Amino acid sequence: MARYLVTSAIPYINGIKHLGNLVGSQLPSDVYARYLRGRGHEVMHICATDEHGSPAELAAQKAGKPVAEYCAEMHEVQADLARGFDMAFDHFGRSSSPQNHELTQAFAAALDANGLIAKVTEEQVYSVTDGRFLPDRYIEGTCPNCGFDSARGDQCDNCTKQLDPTDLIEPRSTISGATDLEVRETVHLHLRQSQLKGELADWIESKHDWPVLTTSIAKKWLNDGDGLQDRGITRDLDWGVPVPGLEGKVFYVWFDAPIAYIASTAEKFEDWERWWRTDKGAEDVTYVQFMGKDNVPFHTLSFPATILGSGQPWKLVDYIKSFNYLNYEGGQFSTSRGRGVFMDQALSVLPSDYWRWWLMSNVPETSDSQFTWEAFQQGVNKDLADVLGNFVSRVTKFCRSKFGEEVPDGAYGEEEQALTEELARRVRLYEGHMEAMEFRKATAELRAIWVAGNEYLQETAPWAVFKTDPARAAGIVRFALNLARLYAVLSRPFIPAAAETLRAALATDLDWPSDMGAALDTLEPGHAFTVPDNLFAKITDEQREDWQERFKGR
Ligand code: B3M
Ligand code: ZN
Repeated sequence: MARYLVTSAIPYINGIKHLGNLVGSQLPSDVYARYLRGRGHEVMHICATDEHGSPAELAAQKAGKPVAEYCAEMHEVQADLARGFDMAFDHFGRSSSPQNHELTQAFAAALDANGLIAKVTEEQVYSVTDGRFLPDRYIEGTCPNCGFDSARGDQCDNCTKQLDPTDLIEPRSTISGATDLEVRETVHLHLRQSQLKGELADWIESKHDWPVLTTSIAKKWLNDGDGLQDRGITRDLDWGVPVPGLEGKVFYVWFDAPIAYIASTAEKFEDWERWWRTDKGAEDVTYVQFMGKDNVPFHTLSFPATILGSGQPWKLVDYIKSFNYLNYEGGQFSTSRGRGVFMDQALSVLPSDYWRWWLMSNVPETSDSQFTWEAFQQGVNKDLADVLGNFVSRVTKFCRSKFGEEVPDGAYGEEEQALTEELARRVRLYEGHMEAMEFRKATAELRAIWVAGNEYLQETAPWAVFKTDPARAAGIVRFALNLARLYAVLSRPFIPAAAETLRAALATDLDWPSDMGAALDTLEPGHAFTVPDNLFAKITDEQREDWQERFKGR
């Protein structure tokens, strides 16, 4: 048994996330954390809402609410949706928590004590019309790197380049659209991350087992010299963690957001330091982060710079699993145009397991992938309804009709022996893929494990055998019921609700199989069970067309 700290990138507070966001952070982190728990490890699984910065202020303004109130409400909405998708977080915290205020200020103080903070008189864009400075998303313009015409003041959404508001070509205020902008001087804190370049480069270089997606992005920003420029870590905003000694300024949202991983743990757990401080027990913790590719520079460079620069024994990440983008029906998900399926809408049409399974079996792991309603219908109907659901339903119903609702008494023979050996092999492969966080391969192996059960039933045909040799049929059915239990155990990380339905119906535990023979002998003759409701319904063509229309956007 080992100890794992697992964090999901924390979703911005300014709106409900779409399926592409979900599959890039919260969902894979949940699948992985559940898998580790299933294997008996001690796991701390953390997420939160990312509440500071100009996006929060702007969204609150649009909603006509004070920003604190808006964030409190939206936090509840997002926490509810996380529960709706069966995210088993140990805590879903808030970056606006008092714990995060305190930790963020403490990190800044430690960095300052190590000579890594500079007070810089900066030129910032000031809007005369709005009577204020325009940080980050308060300003938009053309990206100097790629020419995208709606780049924001802090980052270009098109090419992911980190920007300063003064970099933008033809800038305009997003509050008023005003273009009468001028550059004025004001004092800000800069993190001298360039001082840490050598240390960061060595650290990234030592991570041979990281996904190529993660290291390629990290190295690109590191070697461009661009990602590691000394950067302003304060902003002219009201909402955020106040900067001691600089009236009217708060820390930049990307400075405090990753610290919220730590703070969220501290929000809920008194012994949080044993997960986060290597001098307080975290030296044997393995720390894994999940995120979309646009978040990689902040987790491979900025946040590690904060940690390393503090000179304090904080836990550094051990593995960063990052994801490409999920597209929607030949284009992009779009919040502004309401294009694609958002988390609340998804749950309004189908239960969470359907989404979890399809998304994870099509996760944008090695390249961008695409959600289409046709592929979704096909995946759900085939894998979940025809293969897994059908297997469970056939076995339990056949048993009930011939032997009653208890496991019949019958011996295992050669077929059972052969399948036990095949499954032992396959489950080792499945475990290997899960441990490597190769979720496409893991779902393919799990599907193959389900299929093997169906083929076994097809070949042994207990319904035919029963007529001539009921004792043999009893052995087949007992084995198949044990297979159903095994499927619940193995599938639980992906489809926890169905696994629980199955577990309850079979009145059993879901202990991970260490010895396949013993695992397939868990449900003994005479063990009572009930036939579960159909695990999965098929998606009809009519439903598919209806949803396609409904979510196509403006
Ligand atoms: N909130 C970006 C996002 O939602 C950002 C992640 C922060 S992780 C510390 O994609
Ligand atoms: Zn750009």
